[in-house]
Amino acid sequence: MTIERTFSIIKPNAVAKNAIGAIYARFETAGLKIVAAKMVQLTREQAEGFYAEHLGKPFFDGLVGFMTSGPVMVQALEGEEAVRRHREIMGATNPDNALAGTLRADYADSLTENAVHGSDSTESAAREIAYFFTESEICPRTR
Ligand code: RTP
Ligand code: MG
Repeated sequence: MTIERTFSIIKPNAVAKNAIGAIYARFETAGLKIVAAKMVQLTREQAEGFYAEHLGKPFFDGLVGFMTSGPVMVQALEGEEAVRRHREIMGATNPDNALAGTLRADYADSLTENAVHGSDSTESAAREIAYFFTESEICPRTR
């Protein structure tokens, strides 16, 4: 068993749809345990820092504008192969390519407003979790 952590964001469009609970239910049904969570209104600086790898790309300004357009829920999820399992539940980045039953198929409005974020590796997960949570805000799940 490889228990991992991954980092998740419920983006402003999905929060606006009152879908937080429905999305949390998908995580929990898939065996992903929430070990840290909070609602945040991102500042421009926070959003630019989080998406620094995309700086200079044509969609960067639109992405930062969207991510600061309303509150987001940020959470750390723990479980077996959490990174891969979480990305499976999310579906493809572009909702036109997302399989039926995935979060993006159900809650995305466009490629930019694609409802959720998930880390793409355990290395990204560690960096992204640390970007939003201190060690004392993370609650390891023993059962
Ligand atoms: P995420 O990081 O949000 O989980 O999404 P991802 O790995 O599937 O996609 P990534 O390539 O990291 O892109 C980050 C976010 O930028 C927006 N995006 N817009 N061409 C476009 O307009 C475009 N491409 C990407 C999406 O919101 C994507 O999730
Ligand atoms: Mg990404």
